[in-house]
Amino acid sequence: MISEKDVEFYKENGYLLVKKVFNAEEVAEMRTALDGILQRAAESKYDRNSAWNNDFLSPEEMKKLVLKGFHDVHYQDAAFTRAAVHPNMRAVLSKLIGPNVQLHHSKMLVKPPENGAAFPMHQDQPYFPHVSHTMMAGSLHLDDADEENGCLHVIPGSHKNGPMPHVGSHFLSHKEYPISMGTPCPAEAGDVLFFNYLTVHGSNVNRSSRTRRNVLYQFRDPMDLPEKNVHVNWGQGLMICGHNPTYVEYRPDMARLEPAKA
Ligand SMILES: O=C(O)CCC(=O)C(=O)O
Repeated sequence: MISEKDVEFYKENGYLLVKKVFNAEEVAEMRTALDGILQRAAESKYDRNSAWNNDFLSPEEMKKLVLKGFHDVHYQDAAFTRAAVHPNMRAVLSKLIGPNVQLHHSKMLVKPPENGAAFPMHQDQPYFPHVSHTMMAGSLHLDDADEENGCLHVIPGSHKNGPMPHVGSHFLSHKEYPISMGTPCPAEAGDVLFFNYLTVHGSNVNRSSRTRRNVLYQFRDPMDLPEKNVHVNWGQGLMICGHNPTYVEYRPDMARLEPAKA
């Protein structure tokens, strides 16, 4: 699925867009699954707007923005378990992280038309710091994404800075790191953008008339242990490729998982 040149590109730039990881039928199945999650959330007490708060837009504009973001999608619909272990995903992950690859967590990020919320530039590392920084996102596109509907932007090579000081709730200063500083990564439905958790990234507001639906997985080498027992999720540690040499010594403290609140 990817060449040695692609692996070199990832090492140098901290990201890699892989085209056509999923075919149209698989994308259609995941869209249906995702719509089901949204529908069930809307009918439950757990529905919410997950738009990130930040001061880069006026409070009035912020209030209008919506992001439907829910974690643990592979615990909500088997389509997302199949996607995580899809042969094409495994072919890429075993080259970028491999030979052993473990799932850390999954989530969905739906930016509705006209008012889909932005993600100011940030690294993911502060949320779940690990020792060797093998952690990488695979952001699976369920819609064509471009600058109009809020595609991802990355700063090539920024992973080489190591962990950077973040302000407040884990953003970089938008004055120093505006979203426009990043390289836009337009993608088609079925493509996956892989990026290291140290790669500075973000995405703009969806101002178009089209939805932007992405499912984002985080993967790591199982030997790369967390610095803190934080961001523990259901299904954490599921093996995607190879084997787990740390199974006996290390398991996340699942007791930290909070039961769903009624
Ligand atoms: O999907 C996006 O636009 C950005 C997601 C993101 O930056 C994140 O979840 O850390």
